[in-house]
This record gives sequence, C-alpha cells and structure tokens, in this order.
Amino acid sequence: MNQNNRFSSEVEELAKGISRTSEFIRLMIYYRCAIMEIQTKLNVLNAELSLQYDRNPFESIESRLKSPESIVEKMVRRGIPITVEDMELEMTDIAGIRVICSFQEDLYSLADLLVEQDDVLLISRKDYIAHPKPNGYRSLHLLLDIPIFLYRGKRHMKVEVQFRTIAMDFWASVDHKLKYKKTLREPEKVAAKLKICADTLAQMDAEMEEIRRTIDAEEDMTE
Ligand code: 0O2
Repeated sequence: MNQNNRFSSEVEELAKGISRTSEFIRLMIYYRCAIMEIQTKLNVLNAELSLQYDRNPFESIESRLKSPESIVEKMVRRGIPITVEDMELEMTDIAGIRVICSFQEDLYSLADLLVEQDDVLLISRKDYIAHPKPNGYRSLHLLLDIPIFLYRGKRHMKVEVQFRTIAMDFWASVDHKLKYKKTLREPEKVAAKLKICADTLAQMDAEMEEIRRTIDAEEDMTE
C-alpha cells in the first residue's frame, strides 16, 4: 500500500468512527439548522427585493454539509485532533451555502443586507471578485456566526456563504472537476486555458451588468 492509499484508508477509518458518535450526529443537526436559518433569510430578501426591483436578486441557492471524510481529511492535514469539540472549534466550512446571482451588483447587495441583520455576525469576508485567486477563481466568501434556537437554549454556529454569478459558478464547477483528474497529460496548459476563460467570463459579467443598467435606466424613464 503506498503512502497516499494509507492516508486515505486512515482518514476513512477515523471518519467512520467519529461519524457514528452521538456528538457528531448532534453537531451535524445543529449545522443543518444554521443552514436553514440563513437560507430563510436569503429567501425573504429575495422575495422582498424581487418586488422592489422587478427581478430576482439570486437565481438559486445550494447548500451542503461537508462529508465526514472531507472534514477528517482536512483536520488530519492540518494537525487538528480528531474530536467533535475541535471539529466545531477549528473547522469553518462544515456548513456551506452557495448563492448564485445573475449580476455582480446583486451579489454584493445581498451579502451586505444579510450581514446587516442584527442576529448575524460577520467573522470574516474574503472578496475573491475584487482580488481573484491566481488561477482565476472568483467569488465572495462570508464566514458568518448565526444563532440557532434549541429547546435547551441558544447556540451559535458558523456557516460559510459563497456568493457568485452564474458565470463564476460555471468556471468554478469546471475547475473543481479538473482538480480531481489526476491523470491530465498537460495540466499547465489546461490551467492557462482556464485562466483565460476566467478573465473572459469576468469581462462578460461586466458587460452584462452594463446591459442591465441600460435596460433599468430606460425602464425608469418610461415609468
Ligand atoms: P468544497 O468541496 O467546495 O467544500 P479552507 O476553506 O480553510 O480550506 P481557505 O483558503 O481559507 O481554505 O478557503 P477559501 O479560499 O475561502 O476557499 C474555500 C472554498 O472556496 C473551497 O472549499 C471551494 O468551495 C472554494 N474555492 C476556493 N478556491 C477555489 C478554486 O480555486 N477553485 C474552485 N473551484 N473552488 C475554490 P473546498 O473545501 O476546497 O471544497
């Protein structure tokens, strides 16, 4: 068995072990509740803003809980002890939400409106749109603290929310697929092509935004 395979099977065993504990199962329920809280807030904003602006600020929302294997793999890689307590303390992306918008401007407005709500605490904000990653990755990442209300009281949970345009999401999903292709013959060439696509899509996002502004301005004049 090579080193990679040994690492994977160790992670698998650890993940299997911890995911059967009642503490882990309970923690995942809490994260699911936190996802529901944020999703509801976003849906309310979407409904209200769509009335005001005559369009939906976002097209879709996806959510996921990180799998036990991915959680444990990251913890082992970072030297974090494999306990449920450390998992909650050290891991920030167990609960994830992705909000897909048509326009960049809407994505920033939605993010600001969400953070302004008085039970939402912004822990960190990474703007990979203003400052894209070197490979071309673009998205706005917010790490939020949100209370959930249980019969034994209130509990604060962390949720990572990623905001992207449809174009950014298209790029990220292709990039994500390629990350798992270990057998690419010319990975550098593919990475360079992907970077060109990222820049082209960013240009397209800017042009679509401009078209939307023109349409909005003409509609305002005719009202
Ligand atoms: P998955 O399967 O989407 O959950 P960390 O999250 O702590 O490992 P960092 O640098 O703090 O590391 O996180 P960062 O940069 O905010 O990115 C975290 C998530 O953003 C990733 O989660 C991806 O979802 C997305 N992301 C970041 N960079 C890229 C990229 O170059 N390409 C793509 N496709 N997605 C990216 P995971 O856990 O990697 O994956």
